[in-house]
Amino acid sequence: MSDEVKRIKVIDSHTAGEPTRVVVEGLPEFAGVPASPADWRDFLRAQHDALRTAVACEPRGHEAMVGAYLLEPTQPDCVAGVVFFNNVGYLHGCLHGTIGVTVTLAHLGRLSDGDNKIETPTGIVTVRPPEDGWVTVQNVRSWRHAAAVPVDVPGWGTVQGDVAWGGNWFYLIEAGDTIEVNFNNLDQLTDFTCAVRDALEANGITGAEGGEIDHIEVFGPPVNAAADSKNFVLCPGREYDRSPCGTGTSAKLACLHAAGKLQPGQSWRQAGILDTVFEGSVQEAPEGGVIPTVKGRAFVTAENDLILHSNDPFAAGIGQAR
Ligand code: PYC
Repeated sequence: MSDEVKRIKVIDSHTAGEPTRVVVEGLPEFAGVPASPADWRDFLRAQHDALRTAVACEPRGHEAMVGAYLLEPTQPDCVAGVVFFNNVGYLHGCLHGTIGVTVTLAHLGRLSDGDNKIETPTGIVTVRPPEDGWVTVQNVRSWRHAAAVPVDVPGWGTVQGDVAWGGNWFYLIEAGDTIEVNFNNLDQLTDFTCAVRDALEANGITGAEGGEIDHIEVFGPPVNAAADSKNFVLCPGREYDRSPCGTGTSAKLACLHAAGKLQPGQSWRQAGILDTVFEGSVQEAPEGGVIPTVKGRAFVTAENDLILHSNDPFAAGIGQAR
């Protein structure tokens, strides 16, 4: 059987420990351009999902990998469009990924001084060129949807959390005595947050308009003296965010603001499970909720060609349809 070879050009980076793999060349043709990031996401999901699994899953990727398809923008004031994905599907938004995309665009010489806008399926985010790897992102509007929502979690008892949008739907829990937010406790944190996510689904608890809550965030006291709080964030699938999670930090900022605990312009330093920190602040949004700004640090780690042989049984990744 003849073997066809496809090359996908990627640039890898990590943001506060969490990987981002930006696909810069090798996307299929989209008939009927210009297409928005949401159109691209729907098209790729329906017709080219094997590209996502080839890029994000083993043997070329791994369970923590977050991918980003780099697109031509449709808005004249944007420098790029982007669609984020991981090993199990597509993400609405992703701020560690936006920071990764920003250092990648800087690496490619595709950013101008000052503000640069990037189109995403959730709206336009604004970034500034990296300074020593530090990137500031102004996110989409974020808000607390519901406060102190109880849910009965089998094996764990009743848990209370806020439901908030920060570019993804989050359920945010103060750990208290329930669980220790510590890197040595990853298995238990994963089991707990997966059980919470299942319980939310079983009880029909969602974000606005039935939005699935696919990220669970648990907060404990910081170890890093420069931080206000430390989190563990379960992402879609069973993998956790190595960074403090930018959309999760945005959701946290929205909840703090709604609770009267964070004033516009005041800073909040969110540590993640590796004790790396995102610094955030908010402006009030005219429609309600807040516009968060999140700052984090990223480094480019590799420039690669992924090679897909049509004869390779794992061309679309391990565990995927062959
Ligand atoms: O930083 O927003 C984020 C994020 C979402 C999923 C993984 N990271």
